[in-house]
Amino acid sequence: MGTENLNYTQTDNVGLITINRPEALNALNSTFFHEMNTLLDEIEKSKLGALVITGTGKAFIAGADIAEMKGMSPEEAKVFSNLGKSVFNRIEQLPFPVIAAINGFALGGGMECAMCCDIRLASAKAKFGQPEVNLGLIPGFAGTQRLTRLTSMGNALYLLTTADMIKAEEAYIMGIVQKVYEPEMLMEEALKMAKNIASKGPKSVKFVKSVCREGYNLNFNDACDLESEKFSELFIDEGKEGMTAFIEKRNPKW
Ligand code: CO8
Repeated sequence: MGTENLNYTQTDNVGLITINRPEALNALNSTFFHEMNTLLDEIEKSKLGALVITGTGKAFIAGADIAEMKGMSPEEAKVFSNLGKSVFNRIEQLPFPVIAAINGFALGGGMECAMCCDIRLASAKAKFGQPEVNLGLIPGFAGTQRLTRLTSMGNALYLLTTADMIKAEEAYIMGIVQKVYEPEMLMEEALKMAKNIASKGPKSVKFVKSVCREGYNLNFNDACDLESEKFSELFIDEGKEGMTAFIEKRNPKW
């Protein structure tokens, strides 16, 4: 499936979204967000086990579309900010893991997109940054909040106030990126990881994501209660099959 800004392919239960606007380094405009909303309507109905998001060309995403934003009134900027945030929240809330395969520049809104994914894998050539203050702006797609939670307050404020562009290796050290690969290996490794995740118990992967994400916003005891609730629910079917398969020395049938 393809639209103006997006390509979508699926192999078995692994989906791959490729952002495809290389002439503008995949900059995010309103059309992109509307297309992504439509694609997410389909993806939410599917039985995917994992999803990979990457970009075409030398950028993952070089930020929100500056040419489009330049003419916006404060009211229009708020609408655009809320549109982007709602799309990124939908990606974050998908009932299976989403891997960002960061092939190049991940700047501003591009880094915000990578941060709404569950796992970030980067090419050694990728560059990260929050350059909004160079433009007299701040992030508007929840970057201030996701970055402070993903790394430390110090690292977040360093990136947000200096607009420094950092290499993948540095993003790895800050805990923003989980793995760094040689550029030619990135997609192979990202799809391999997605396939591996998609081969696990679908309900347990869904629960582990939702308990981690929902529990993060609860106090410790409530989060542990949520974990126990979901843990016990797995004893109805999926966990029974997984444990029986182990004892019977066979592969589980999910
Ligand atoms: N928006 C629009 N067009 C872009 C963007 C962008 N973010 N980034 C690159 N482009 C375009 C360029 O204008 C250029 O177009 P053209 O060929 O027509 O001149 C084309 O892509 C190629 O770019 P360059 O020639 O600049 O490529 P270089 O390799 O020389 O440089 C860089 C690559 C360093 C990535 C450079 O393009 C750059 O600095 N881009 C802007 C990065 C940036 O500032 N991003 C943050 C944007 S602000 C943001 O994301 C805030 C999000 C929150 C929004 C809240 C809503 C209200």
